[in-house]
Amino acid sequence: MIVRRLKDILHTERDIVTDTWASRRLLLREDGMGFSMHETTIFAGTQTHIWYKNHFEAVYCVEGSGEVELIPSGEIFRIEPGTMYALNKNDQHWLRADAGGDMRVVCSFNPPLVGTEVHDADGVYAVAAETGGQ
Ligand code: 9YT
Repeated sequence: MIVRRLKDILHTERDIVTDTWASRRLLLREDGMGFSMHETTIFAGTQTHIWYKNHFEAVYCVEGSGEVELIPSGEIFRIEPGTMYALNKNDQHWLRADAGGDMRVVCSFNPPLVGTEVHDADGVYAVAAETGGQ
């Protein structure tokens, strides 16, 4: 069994901080679960362009609020605690947190992230090479 606590991840290589979000990787490919699980904080008042062409991502909001705007349709979905959204069509989108406070979400990726991916100019994570794990 794997037991991992957020406080043990902070300030390690599993703690990824960017200008608009910070992602703490609770589970990665090397953990062998077939998906990765992250606790992610979207910083208040920011927007991030995201297009996971190579991954499915499900996101569950536990704190704060914001919105997802689909590209190119412009359809907007409000996000608040208790809301889950799943990018089941590799949907390109803007992710925004309201200015009033950070938004905290738990997200899961299939295939799992290995942990070293960075968003490219399109907001995409490349697929990691098949070197062990699942
Ligand atoms: C919700 C979302 O997609 N945020 C961007 C970061 C990503 N979830 C990650 O790597 O944890």
